Amino acid sequence: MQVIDLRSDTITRPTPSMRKAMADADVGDDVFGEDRTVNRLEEMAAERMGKAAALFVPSGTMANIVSQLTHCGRGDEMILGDQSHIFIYEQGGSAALGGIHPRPLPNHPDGTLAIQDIQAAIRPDNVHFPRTRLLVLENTHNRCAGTPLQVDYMARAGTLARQHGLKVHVDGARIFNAAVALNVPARDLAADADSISFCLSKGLGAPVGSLVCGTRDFIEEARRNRKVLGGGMRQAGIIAAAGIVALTEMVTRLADDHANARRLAMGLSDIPGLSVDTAAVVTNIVYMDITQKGMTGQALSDALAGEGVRMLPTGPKRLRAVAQHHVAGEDIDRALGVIRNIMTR
Ligand code: TLP
Repeated sequence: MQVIDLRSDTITRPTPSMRKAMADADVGDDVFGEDRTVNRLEEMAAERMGKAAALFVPSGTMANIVSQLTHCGRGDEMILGDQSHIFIYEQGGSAALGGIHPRPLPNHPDGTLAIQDIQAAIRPDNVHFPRTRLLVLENTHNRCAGTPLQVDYMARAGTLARQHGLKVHVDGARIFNAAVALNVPARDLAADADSISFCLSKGLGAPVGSLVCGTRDFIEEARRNRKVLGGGMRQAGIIAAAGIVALTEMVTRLADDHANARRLAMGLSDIPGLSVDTAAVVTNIVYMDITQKGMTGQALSDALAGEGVRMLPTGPKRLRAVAQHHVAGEDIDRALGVIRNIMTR
């Protein structure tokens, strides 16, 4: 039985052209700055985000922690969403490793933080308070239905941050999904960010790797922080080569994932015992809430797995499905048939 794996876009395996590029990669020692393939990927990434420089790191988590450590010192405060990946899924790394104080604000269902909430959370200069240094936004927002944050929202948040001397970091793990869904260049979504991270190993299909983009000075300091975290890699051109293919060949096809996610959401909304906010699905992520009594996210996920469909339980009565490039439209229809059978038997 062919498994239809909708747990995450992180499960994507490298394409044949990535494997070829990896085999042929020109490599050197990247800690000495001598890996030409890594250097090329970093230049491409900086260019795509409209920044002066970029740094290749092993994961989205490292991209975020390196950025936070570079912007903030011990005891500094950062404002972020209470549903953000950094706040929920990154082990509180900024507190554990950097002594950075998190100030979570409620995420709206569309992934934004209310501008007035951000404004109210910025600390005045007072001996009792930590210093607010950083605002973190996530685009697309994973736990908020994969919603893309719009250019004008980024601009409003950025303007407020600048007025108060705050830096802005964007966790853009899926920034290209946002760019494709909104039909804007990714750099427009990064324009108000002092730093932006994005992942090659999610919807873009590369096996490993993320980038942090920002000013030259910021990236120089981020390079030091990557090293102390053990993220200085040697002949990393082997994996960077796949990243270059990801950026050149895999961005526009994200629209197919978005169409499949939409097809899934529409189908799910017709299945008794499930509730889906179909209007919220504009990128590759679909959340469904189980309204059927007695059925849990885990039980449904187990039953689906038994029939060759994988989804991720993300709450007691909630599941997440993510469209990705190994899943075709027909697979979505098959998955819908399996779910309908389970929910109606
Ligand atoms: N997200 C993963 C899981 O950790 C939940 C997923 O399957 O969605 N920022 C965002 C917005 C993310 O969604 C993720 C990964 C990361 C950062 C971390 O990236 P990695 O896994 O490369 O450290």
